[in-house]
Amino acid sequence: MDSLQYDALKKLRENIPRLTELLKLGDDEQIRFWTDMVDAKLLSRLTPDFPVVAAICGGGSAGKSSLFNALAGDHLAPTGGTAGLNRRVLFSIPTQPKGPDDLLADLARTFKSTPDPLNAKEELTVAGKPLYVVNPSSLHNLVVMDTPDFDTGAKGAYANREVTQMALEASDILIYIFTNSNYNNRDNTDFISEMLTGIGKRKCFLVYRAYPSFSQQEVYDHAMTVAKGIYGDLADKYLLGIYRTDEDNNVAAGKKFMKLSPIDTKTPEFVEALQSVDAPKLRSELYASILNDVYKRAESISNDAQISLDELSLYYDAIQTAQSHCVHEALKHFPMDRVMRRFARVWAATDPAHVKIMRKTGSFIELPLKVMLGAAIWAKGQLSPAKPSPGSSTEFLEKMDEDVMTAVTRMHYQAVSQQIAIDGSLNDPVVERMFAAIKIIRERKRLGNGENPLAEYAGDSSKVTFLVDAHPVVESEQKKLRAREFKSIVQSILAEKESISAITQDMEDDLQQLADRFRRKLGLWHKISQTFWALLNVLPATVAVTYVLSTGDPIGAAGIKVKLTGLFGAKDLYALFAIPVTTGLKKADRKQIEEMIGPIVQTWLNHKLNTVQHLFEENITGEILRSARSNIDNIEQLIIEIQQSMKICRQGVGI
Ligand SMILES: Nc1nc2c(ncn2[C@@H]2O[C@H](COP(=O)(O)OP(=O)(O)O)[C@@H](O)[C@H]2O)c(=O)[nH]1
Ligand SMILES: [Mg+2]
Repeated sequence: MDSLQYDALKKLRENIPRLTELLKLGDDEQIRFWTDMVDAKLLSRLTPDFPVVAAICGGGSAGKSSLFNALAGDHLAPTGGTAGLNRRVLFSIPTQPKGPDDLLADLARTFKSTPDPLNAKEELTVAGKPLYVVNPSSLHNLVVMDTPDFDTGAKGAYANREVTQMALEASDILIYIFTNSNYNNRDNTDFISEMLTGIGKRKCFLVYRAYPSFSQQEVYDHAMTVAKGIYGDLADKYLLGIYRTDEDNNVAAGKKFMKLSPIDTKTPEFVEALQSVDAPKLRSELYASILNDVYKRAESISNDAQISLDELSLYYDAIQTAQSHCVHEALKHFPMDRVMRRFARVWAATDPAHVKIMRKTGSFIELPLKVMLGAAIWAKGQLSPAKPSPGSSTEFLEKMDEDVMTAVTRMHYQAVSQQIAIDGSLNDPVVERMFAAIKIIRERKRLGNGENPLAEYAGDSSKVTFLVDAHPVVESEQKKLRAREFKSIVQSILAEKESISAITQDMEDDLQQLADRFRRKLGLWHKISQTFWALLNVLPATVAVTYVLSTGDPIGAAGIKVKLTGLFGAKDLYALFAIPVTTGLKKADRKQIEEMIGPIVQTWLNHKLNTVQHLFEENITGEILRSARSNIDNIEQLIIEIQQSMKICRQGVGI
């Protein structure tokens, strides 16, 4: 593992928990397991300059502590013939620790407690957390561990089994020491073998405390018995070297340190061999399977995250669609009076001078309109020229109040609910889009048609109602919204209703532009232009105009239906103008009137949809939308980063 891969792994370690946290994936235990594995087993150990860690293990009174002292060049660990004398692990570390995050913490991760300095030898004879001594002298960048006897106690209930496992887990290599009395003790080698199978096979030096009379062959044969006991047929692969240390009473007396010698001429001196251990290579072999496992889990977590992100995006789409529907519902009624009259004024103001003069004489408009609308309607129009009728205005405001209330109630319900219900028709592009998203999620989750938790079809073949689950990411914002009093939400929206009904300067500017556009097209529309002008003046006073959300209802042959399309991706709207078809308007004229009225209504709608949407977002949906949006952005970015890290990491282990 080079530093590029190490950094990629480190970044992966940061990003995976962030991802699951952002998405509230919920599987905390699985994530903790993953991060623990990366922290304890990989990150610290794979730092390029991390020392080689060797654990001295062996049965009771094999000479572990004596060997430890010999390597340290100091009588640090208590030695003696009493089985089970040492109860704790003792680390010899090469440098004084600099702080709590130092080497020590990383070394002792498997022990789940940072070692304390050893003050007196006797401390080792009582069970407890590991201890350490600093031994800068002899061995370069090497950590040695003295461990308790693992075979003390009754078979099957060894006292130090757990601590031995932790020590082995904390080590890169094993130094196994044995004597003539226990070299063929299967219980001991089985125990080590089992441990290593569980935590990953460490390579090992064998040290045989032998009688001086033993030949090299005998030493070798006994050692191979041990090696086969631990590694079976793989002994050669895992054996780093065999050394003998001959029984010496001076060692027992503490007058000399144990001395190790290689059993053949090819094998280097023990210290030399120890120092030449290629730690990075060893570790990449040792951790290959863990790395593999870690990457596999990371991949599965990031796959889950991708599905969850798709669900979040679907929810975001759904709540925006629901809002669009509600916003349209809030604007079911169109204030014909105000808007048409205002447009008529705008139009008149831009009349060329000669038309203005003609218009004053009245001759310009009378004829075509009378023909078109019939005398009765025409007369009614003349009675109240260009004056807003107070009745229709109040009626509009009342209707608007009602519409807004209904829409607010619905929007609020959708926003706080566990699921959003979307009504639509199958050929609606918005529905199509969401269905495509649902399909992808279903495939990723490998769900059959019957077990889709996201959407439900209802109704007949063309109309559908389907449900989209709220995503856990927005839960906290939903909670806040639920905590707010509904009455106060309604009140603060109704307090702004003036802004819904008013014709603002912005809208007036747009109407102005519309009038200019009409004029530029007048050549084309010449025939209709006069009729249109007449209509502008007469319509407000003569007919009530509302528009309805199209549900495919037959609006009837009673009037002109103007289709308004493409608003916020919602269903089409139809403005219905109650101009009786019976007035004998020619089909072509109707079409042109539709084409002129449409944009005026649309101008009003565009502004008001914006206004209402703004009010809804300010008072109901804003935080939910914002939270969904920003999370989607962050999560997308994180997933990209994770995939990049994974690619680099995988190159490192060749998978
Ligand atoms: N005669 C002799 N005794 C030794 C030698 N090495 C260790 N011992 C003794 O064997 C006993 C157990 O040694 P120790 O290092 O404490 O073993 P541990 O239990 O594996 O740590 C002690 O009494 C040591 O003095 C040696 O080379 N020769
Ligand atoms: Mg000991």
